[in-house]
Amino acid sequence: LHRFPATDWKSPLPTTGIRDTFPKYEPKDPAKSFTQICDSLIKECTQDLSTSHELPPMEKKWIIDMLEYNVKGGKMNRGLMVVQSGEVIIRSQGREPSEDDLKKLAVLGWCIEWLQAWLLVADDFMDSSQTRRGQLCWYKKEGVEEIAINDAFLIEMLVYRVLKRHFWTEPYYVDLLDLFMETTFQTECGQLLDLQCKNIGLEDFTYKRWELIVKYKTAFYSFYLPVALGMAVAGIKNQSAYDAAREPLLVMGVYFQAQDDYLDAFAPPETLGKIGTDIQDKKCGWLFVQAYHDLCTPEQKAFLDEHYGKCKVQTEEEKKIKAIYEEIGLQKKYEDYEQKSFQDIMAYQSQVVEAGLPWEIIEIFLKKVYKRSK
Ligand code: GPP
Ligand code: MG
Ligand code: MG
Ligand code: MG
Repeated sequence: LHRFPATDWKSPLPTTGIRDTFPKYEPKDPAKSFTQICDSLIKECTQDLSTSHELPPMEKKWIIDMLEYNVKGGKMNRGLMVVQSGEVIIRSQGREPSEDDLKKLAVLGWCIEWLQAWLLVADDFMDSSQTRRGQLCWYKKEGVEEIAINDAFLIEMLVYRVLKRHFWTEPYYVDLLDLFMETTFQTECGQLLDLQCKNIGLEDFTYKRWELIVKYKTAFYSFYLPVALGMAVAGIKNQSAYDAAREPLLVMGVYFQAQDDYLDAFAPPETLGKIGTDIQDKKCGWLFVQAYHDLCTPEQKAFLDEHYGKCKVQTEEEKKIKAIYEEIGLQKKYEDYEQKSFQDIMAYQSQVVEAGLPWEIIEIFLKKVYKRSK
């Protein structure tokens, strides 16, 4: 078996029994049992830090509290998607997922949730957001501030430590590393496209640019990655199956971000858990792109030119921009778009089935994502 020069000098990794003390994942009560597995992971990856990394009690406690604050409290959609897609694929192979299969899937589910956690810690700083998941953004907490940047990096690396501890003996370990690294890079490219909007003119906020931004900043990590991880655990090796799944999942991810943009303006912050910032931040969001290029009168456009990205959050100007969005019938246009993208995804059915995958792995998420309110 492979040895790791950076880590094995402290404690060689165990080969078996790694999840034996973890609570069972119960498909009948996914939210609860999934959350308990997160508790086990937090314990596991922090318990040795005082010896292995000589961390004094204060810093060790910081990491535990920081994880508790940032990795929990979300909808856990992406994490649960890993388990569900793995279950569905394993069953389609004619066997029941074992108890340990489910635990492996849940561990990988938490790896995406932790990836999402550090992305959000960083994103909230970059977007100057105030709240997230119904609480103050991490970087806004007294005594945290710029430490949030290092905390984001710490969570990122804890994901790789979890992957190594739980999967280093699996034949698909390198595939997991490649998936996490490449997906992170894709997301960072998307975030760059998103952030660069502050340096370009509103006339360049086209639908095409919007689509490129959201495909990269959201769709890969939120939709392709969970299903690809489920496929890896189920032992799927042929590239064509991954390719076939990716296409409809990216369409779903793009639609998901259109929803995120729509809810940013129109969902009540109490339900959404966050206060929208897209107007103050001059984001190339779905609503703006439709309004500015297609639907606004010259007067409305002039108002956007004057105030978009310049007004502060929850001011009269911001309210007026949302009022314009309503006046021009964006609600209807959004519903039409929703309908259309739903149909676009359904058109992938034969391609997915021909690649040897059960259509259910797309369909279950399609049903969950469409018509969400938070
Ligand atoms: C969501 O955009 C995109 C991300 C969370 C990816 C962040 C990428 C990094 C490399 C940090 P968003 O800003 O619209 O999300 P939200 O509305 O939840 O703030
Ligand atoms: Mg944001
Ligand atoms: Mg952002
Ligand atoms: Mg948003």
